[in-house]
This record gives sequence, C-alpha cells and structure tokens, in this order.
Amino acid sequence: MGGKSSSSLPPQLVDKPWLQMEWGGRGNDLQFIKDYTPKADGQQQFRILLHGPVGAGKSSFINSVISSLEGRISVRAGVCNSNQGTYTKQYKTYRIQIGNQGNMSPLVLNDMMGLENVPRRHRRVHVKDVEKAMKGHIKDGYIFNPENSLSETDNFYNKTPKVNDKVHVLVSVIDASKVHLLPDKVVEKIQDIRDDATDLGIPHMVILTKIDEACPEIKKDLKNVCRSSLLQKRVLCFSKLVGIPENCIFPVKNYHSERNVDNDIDALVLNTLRRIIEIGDEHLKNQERI
Ligand SMILES: Nc1nc2c(ncn2[C@@H]2O[C@H](COP(=O)(O)OP(=O)(O)OP(=O)(O)O)[C@@H](O)[C@H]2O)c(=O)[nH]1
Ligand SMILES: [Mg+2]
Repeated sequence: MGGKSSSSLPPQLVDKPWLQMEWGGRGNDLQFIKDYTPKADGQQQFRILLHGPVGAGKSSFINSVISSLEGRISVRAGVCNSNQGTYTKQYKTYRIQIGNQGNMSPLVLNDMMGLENVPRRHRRVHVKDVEKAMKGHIKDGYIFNPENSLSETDNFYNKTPKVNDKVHVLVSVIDASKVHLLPDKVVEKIQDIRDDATDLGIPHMVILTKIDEACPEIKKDLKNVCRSSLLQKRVLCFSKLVGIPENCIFPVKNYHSERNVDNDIDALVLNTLRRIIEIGDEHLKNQERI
C-alpha cells in the first residue's frame, strides 16, 4: 500500500493515497446508519463495546458519534484532560436519538474504564471485566473496581443476559500518537481481550484516535489522513503488534475542542461507524447460517 513521497509534497505525505475515503459521502453513511435495523431473531439492539488504554479517546468517540449523528456538538460522555488515571469509572450505555420524533436508534455504545499500565493482577481484573461485558453480564451503571472483577453475587451482575445485552462488536480505541510507545504488557492485554472476543464469536476492530496529534499534516487538513505516511506506519505498527488486519483499523479524529460540527470530522466518524455496523452485521448473519 502507498506510494513514494514526491518532492513537491511535505515528507509526511505520499503521492498515492493508502486509504480510500469519500469526503462527500457523509450523507450516504448517515442514511445507512439511520436505516440500520438488526435482523437476528429477538434482536432490537446492536451493542458496540469500546475499550482501550486510559485517555485514548473512548468517551470522546462516543461524543463524536452522537455529534455527527445529531448534527451538533455533544458532551454526553464525560471527558477529562488530566493524566491522573482513568476518568471513566462506570459501565455506561449510550443510546442515540434519530431525528426529532424521539425515535431511538438500535445502535448502543458502551463506555468503560480504561486499561491502565498497572501490576499484572489488576490487568487480569480488567481483562475479566471486558469478557463479562462482552457476554452481557455487566449491568448499566456498574462502577468498576480496579482490584476485583465484578462478582457473580453483585447486584450489577446480570446472570441471564439476553441477546440485546450481549456485545456485537468489540472496538479497541488506541491513541495513534502513542501506538509505538504502548508498553508490552498493555499490548498483551489487548491481545488477550481480542482472543476472548474471538472465542465468544465477537468481531474485533480498532479505532486510532488523535490522528491530528500523530501527524502535523493531518492537523493542517484532515483530508491528508489518506496520504499520511506517518499514520500509515502507525496502522502497520499496531497491526503487527496485535495481529489484527490493517483493514480492521480505522483512523478517526474525535471532536475534542470544536464548538461546531465539521464535514470532514463527520465523514471519518460516520464512515467508521458504518464499517463497525457492516462488520458486526455480517458476522451476525454468518452465525445465523451456522
Ligand atoms: N487532539 C485530539 N484530542 C483528543 C482526541 N480524542 C480525544 N482527545 C482528548 O484526549 C483526552 C482523553 O479523552 P477521553 O475521551 O476522556 O479518553 P478516554 O479513553 O475516555 O479516557 P478514560 O476514560 O480516562 O480511560 C481528552 O482531553 C480529549 O479531549 C482526538 O481525536 N484528537
Ligand atoms: Mg472515558
């Protein structure tokens, strides 16, 4: 993938785009997302679970999705600027309204506590909690305990999860500007969680956030994401680290300081959300055939 950088281009950009993106395609993706309904028996919801290192932009991605779909900046999911451990401590479900009639989208996003670079025992707790969330055992509002995984006797433990409680796509959220700096132990945990998802038959994809911080040319113009060799390298790097195909890794710039929605940010966010739905839906259809 990719071409060599020509002399007229800044060194971080390559001639031939390595990523295909229709910048004017926002309307198509928006319509696809608004029209989506899960087809499986008894399924009214399509649940997307976001997990990943602390401060990677999980909650910001939820705000970005809501902002892009609703056409105005949303700050529903709490976001924090400080580096003092994970800000999100609760297992929280976000539902999205479609249009002004109060209709709710079947799409449901779940936010959770970030994966910290902590002693081994605590990381195990995190991996177990992600597994429980994927199986639908964690009820909305549960406050994570970094020292113990959710107990089966806890009031927030759902003993009999239904099809709507289970996760349909697992999304790892990773800071593109720090991919190459991820501690080995954090990479191992992401691999463990990916293995658990595979065992449970849940598709896994990755969002690389903060692409504006990862490449100065993207900061200048978001459309440069398709030709940024720096970002391409980060995608390849993460693909090799975790063993996930490059075409399951999606670059995104979240809304974080903007006061108004922006067509280019929307285009990337909506296109990524569409791919999440398509990958999850394809998987559900395949499972039905088995
Ligand atoms: N420049 C830039 N900043 C971002 C982007 N996404 C998130 N941020 C910032 O990164 C910081 C952390 O974002 P959060 O959304 O709180 O990250 P999180 O993964 O939910 O973090 P925890 O809940 O603490 O685990 C905030 O200051 C955001 O404004 C992005 O795409 N670009
Ligand atoms: Mg958060």
